Amino acid sequence: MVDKAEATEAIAGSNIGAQMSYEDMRGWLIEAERLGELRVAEGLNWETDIGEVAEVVLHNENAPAILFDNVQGCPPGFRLLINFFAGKRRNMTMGFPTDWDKLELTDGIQKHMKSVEPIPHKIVKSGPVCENILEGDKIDVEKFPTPMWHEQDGGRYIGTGSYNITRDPETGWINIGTYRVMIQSKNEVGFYISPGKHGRIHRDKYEANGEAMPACIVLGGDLMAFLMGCTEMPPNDNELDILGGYRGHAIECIEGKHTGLPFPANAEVVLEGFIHPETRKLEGPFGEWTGYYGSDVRPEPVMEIKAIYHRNDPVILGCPPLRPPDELARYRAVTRSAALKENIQKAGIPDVTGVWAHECGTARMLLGISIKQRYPGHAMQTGHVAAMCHLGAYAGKYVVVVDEDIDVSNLEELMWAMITRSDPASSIDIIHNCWSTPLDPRIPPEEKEKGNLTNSRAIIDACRPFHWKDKFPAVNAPPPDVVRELQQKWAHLAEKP
Ligand SMILES: Cc1cc2nc3c(=O)[nH]c(=O)nc-3n(C[C@H](O)[C@H](O)[C@H](O)COP(=O)(O)O)c2cc1C
Ligand SMILES: [Mn+2]
Repeated sequence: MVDKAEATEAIAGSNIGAQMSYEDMRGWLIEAERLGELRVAEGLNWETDIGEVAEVVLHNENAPAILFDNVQGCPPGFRLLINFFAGKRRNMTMGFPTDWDKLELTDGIQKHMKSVEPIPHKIVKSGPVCENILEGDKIDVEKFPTPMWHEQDGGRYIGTGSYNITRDPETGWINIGTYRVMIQSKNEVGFYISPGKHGRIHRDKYEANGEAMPACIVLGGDLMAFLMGCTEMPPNDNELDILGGYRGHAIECIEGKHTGLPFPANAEVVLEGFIHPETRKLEGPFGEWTGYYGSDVRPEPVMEIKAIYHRNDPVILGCPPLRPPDELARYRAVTRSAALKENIQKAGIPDVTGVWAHECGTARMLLGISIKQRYPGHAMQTGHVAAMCHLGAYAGKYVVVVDEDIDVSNLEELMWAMITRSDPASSIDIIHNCWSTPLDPRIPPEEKEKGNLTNSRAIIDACRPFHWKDKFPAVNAPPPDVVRELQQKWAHLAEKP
């Protein structure tokens, strides 16, 4: 770790990049403990206790990470971690100084990612994940600590802080993506992939050929690998290789015995198997990131598990979506805001000063962008690009574009700018027929049944109108740096006597 002033200076100048202090889940636990932010909870049940604790803890940014051990009915030492992304461990996880705020962290990540070139993963013969390999009758996914996360879930979701590894049957492209995983039986899991996601594109191709799709599911391991798995990266990129670039060295991978798919040698638990095109079982409902039981129970493909690889005393990562804002919204806001800013700038938009994918919309449904307006139409162009680029396209709703004096990460400030600088009749563009998801609670049931999973977007131009911006009434508050000075100067009068 570097000190803040030094790091800020270096980031402003060239690029210090991420300084990772851990390689895998075990190393991460040591770091979290060192920060005084890890608690162990023993002897709870998976039926209700763990879900209840998650509901209390995951909404609280100051709560510790919790490691559940000796979960009732599970082998001792088989553990489950929740709330990794909070406190000082938030920045530690991504390799940045622990005292940076979320905007500094997001900026650091965007700058670091600019310098990242994928480093191809490296195949090794063995590694910690091979300490136990279960096949045949020994396969029993139910012995891992898997809670009922929400009361009305249709089953136990073992895969929330997980990622799925698949291969494109035509090009060989290997992708990792986080898609929720439900236990169906001792040797079967179901997973749900929204149309358009990379794993879904792969699966659709196998299905069209009538072939079984090989897949591996990683449950716990390097926390940064999980964050890569749930961030939209360009198609044809292998997120494990981008992770290698992020970490500055190739990720060592084992080749699965049955599928030949690579998975990290330092993973905690890996399920390997095949998704057969003809087998479907009921999956869902699941309490989702929108804050609703989004898609109902439906027949979804099932993976037949051929092997389970796991370390001794494995640690699964749990990241259940709760009604936002929650932990999921916290890390999505950081990683997605960084990537969204990069997407918008790459599309050629000049003078983008701030981007925030808001926690209350789980970093999808409300995007705030600030710009220094340079020409007529600049604001709408920014809004449309934000709504339709890879990062913004899926499951969005509202994009608000504001001037550079607004801190877009501050919800009240963003809303103040929106309601005072936009005119409802003339400042809002609507885009129809956009990429959405069955999880969208506002798509009518009859449209979902017809398979119409599209929705609309509102682009709100809340900038001072370009052609008369100089006549816009002046703001009756000092600029932020002056406010900070005044706060110091008059601090003694602002406190209770
Ligand atoms: C905890 C969590 C659970 C997720 N579950 C799903 C899911 O069940 N299905 C899905 O399509 N996307 C899900 N996502 C979103 C995808 O992981 C995300 O869009 C990712 O970029 C997909 O990878 P891909 O772009 O390589 O397809 C989830 C994200 C998180 C953080
Ligand atoms: Mn991908």
